[in-house]
Amino acid sequence: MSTPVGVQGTLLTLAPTGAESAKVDVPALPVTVDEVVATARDCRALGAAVLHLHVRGTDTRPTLDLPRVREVVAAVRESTDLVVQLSTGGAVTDPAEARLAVLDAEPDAASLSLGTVNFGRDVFYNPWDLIVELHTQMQQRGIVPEYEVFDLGQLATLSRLLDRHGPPAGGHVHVDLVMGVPGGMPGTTAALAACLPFLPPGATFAATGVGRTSLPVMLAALSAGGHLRVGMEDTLTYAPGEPVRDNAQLVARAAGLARIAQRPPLTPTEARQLLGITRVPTTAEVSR
Ligand code: KMH
Ligand code: ZN
Repeated sequence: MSTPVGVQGTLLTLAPTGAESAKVDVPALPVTVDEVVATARDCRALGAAVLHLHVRGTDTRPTLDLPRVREVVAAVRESTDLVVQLSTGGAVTDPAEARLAVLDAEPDAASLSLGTVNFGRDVFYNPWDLIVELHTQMQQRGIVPEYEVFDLGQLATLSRLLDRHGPPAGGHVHVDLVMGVPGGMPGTTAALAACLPFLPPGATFAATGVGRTSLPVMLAALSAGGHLRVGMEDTLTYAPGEPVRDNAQLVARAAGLARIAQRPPLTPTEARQLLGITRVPTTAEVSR
């Protein structure tokens, strides 16, 4: 694992919404354009550099409707300089074509899940052909992937992908270990440590622990030189019996731990350098 020269610190990715929770059950979940923008701004101020974005429709439900996705991306770019990373995972019910079409919204980056996994009682489908199609379309469009890994074997898939289809847009490989999904690898220090030897040479990694595995995974990732993803997509409980107040609470905790680890949060500019994102932010974005 290596970090490009000059980039020292912790990349904090905010995953504020996801596709799994309902607004009616979690009123603090940001779903409207205004709520997403406000969350993005608050969390940027606290140390987030990347926004992992699942879009909701005006009915608050997950949507891949392209005009709506473009609207939210534009609003975030208007108000922050965060790296915009669209989810191509969507919801477990989303068809492959709609997940691919998200790339038409021209994000800086996009997630790319590396294998099919049980997802609670559902199945999150990521067959090889879809993985290759996402990888090659992102190469052609200059969209930088974040490889989402739910289980150890998916790192073998990543090696095979890179061997057969070449490096990603930007040239740098960045992996997010999504741990503690019921059906995937557990959110433990042992599981995280087991993944590390299988990362491609030169790759960086982040980790996120779903639910109650959030804190142990965060501490394990920091101790191993990794980066962090936090947010209400993954975690709705701040402490046993204590619901998360908002995304800012989670980002503040992660930023504090990163500082204690003496690897403070990276700015979005530093994140772009780390990830190999070459799209130039607009004047509006830089002046935020
Ligand atoms: N919502 C999950 C089924 C991603 O964003 O790329 C998939 C997911 C992964 O969240
Ligand atoms: Zn996601």
